[in-house]
Amino acid sequence: MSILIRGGTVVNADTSVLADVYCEGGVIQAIGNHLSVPNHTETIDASGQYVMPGGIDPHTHMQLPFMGTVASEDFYTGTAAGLAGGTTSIIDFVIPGPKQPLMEAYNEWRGWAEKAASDYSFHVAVTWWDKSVHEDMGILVNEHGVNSFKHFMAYKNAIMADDEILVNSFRRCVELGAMPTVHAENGELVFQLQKEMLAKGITGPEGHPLSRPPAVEGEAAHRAIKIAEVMNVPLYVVHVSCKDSLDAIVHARNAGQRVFGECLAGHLVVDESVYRHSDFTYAAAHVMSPPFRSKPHQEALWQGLQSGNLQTTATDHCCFCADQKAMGKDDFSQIPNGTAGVEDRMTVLWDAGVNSGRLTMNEFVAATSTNAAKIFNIYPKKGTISVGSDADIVIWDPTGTRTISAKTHHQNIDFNIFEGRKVKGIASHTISNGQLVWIDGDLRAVKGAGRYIKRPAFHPMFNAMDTFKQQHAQGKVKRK
Ligand code: URQ
Ligand code: ZN
Ligand code: ZN
Repeated sequence: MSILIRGGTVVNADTSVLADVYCEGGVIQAIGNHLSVPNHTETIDASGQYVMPGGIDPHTHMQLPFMGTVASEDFYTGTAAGLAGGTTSIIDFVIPGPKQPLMEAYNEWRGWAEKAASDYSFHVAVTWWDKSVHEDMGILVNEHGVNSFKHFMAYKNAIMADDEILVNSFRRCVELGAMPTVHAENGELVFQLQKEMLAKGITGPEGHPLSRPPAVEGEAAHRAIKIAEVMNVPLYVVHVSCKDSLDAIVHARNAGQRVFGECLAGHLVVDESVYRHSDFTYAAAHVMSPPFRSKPHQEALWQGLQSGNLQTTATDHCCFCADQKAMGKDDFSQIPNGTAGVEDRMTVLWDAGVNSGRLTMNEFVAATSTNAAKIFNIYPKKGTISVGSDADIVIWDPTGTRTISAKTHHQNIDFNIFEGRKVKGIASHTISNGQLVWIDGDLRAVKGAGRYIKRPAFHPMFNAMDTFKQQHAQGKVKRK
């Protein structure tokens, strides 16, 4: 299929230019004006609209087995919903159970993801440690294009990584040229605070944020950053939700440490009052970790994005319907943690970020696509409208409006944390791997059309830094 996008403004992270875009064979072939194209080419009139790199959501959990149930969104419905909102790639997570071989879990998830409608990749979680984990990490990097490993510092007695696991795994990441990432909450504090809340008779969803105050996140973020500093490895902190963890990142970045931060669309606009709603189903639908925070923390996250101290936006799309959330009816710590967002991330960030003047549209592109591509080493294949890049494109109508609702969304969940939000700025067309899959509300996602995307290791940067530090320590580096 060949497509000519005519009359739009091409918006990348660094430039905006009025130009046509020609795609053929799933690749962007030409960008310019008065392009000559084959007769059978499908033409899209993008006048008055922006032609941007398809969104990359670096944090989703399609059909995740978790807390005694399985997330209701699968790899097909979830990626299809993403396409409806302009997201054309996801990075999901392989999460081995305790003592489960990493390669076994990886192969399991690869099977589940074959039905994906858009391109996908995987972070792999390190939830335990022995020499087989060390070996499997090497196989995953060198043979399967995994260049990032996740560590849940929360979820004690389940998938929590203690310091021993963090240190061993971070060291292995340096050897392999892989990026360690963390869910930064102190799992022991959460565990103890949950018990305290329950002992006081606080069993409803209001107990969730009370058991995970910002300091619990700030401590873990600081600890992970310090371990990364000592191990001389970069670090990516997922779903930064509050000032406490953001401050730890800012301090490290100001000292020149290579630390990256991600924030979720939900944490930018939803606040913790939702947990005090009288209706259990409503409040429980918002139970995710870290929890939604008060407005000052939201403002801090926006400042983090504006200052460049937070580089990416994601959703942590992990869906549980009302009947699943009811598993914690009498004990909030049993409510499956997770909320949706893959369909709404970009429009929420545009409406609250660009329309408000907080972000330029170039910064919007950086935060929704380009930075994730760069950090996880798939740029410029993804994350840019450039000749030779994948034809993953969203045509953005800045005047288009819609009201977000579970009644109309494509996500396989009976709740939407952005319910009722009227937004201006929507995806009018989405092109995935050169195919038109979303056209003014008509979703043409194809089950299985998605491809597994390999992400190469980062060797040169890590090793050069390591060598420099060793030589410096041995006095071999001559001062000029
Ligand atoms: O912690 C995560 O990122 C997964 C288990 C999704 N759930 C959540 O509450 N964030
Ligand atoms: Zn998490
Ligand atoms: Zn997550």
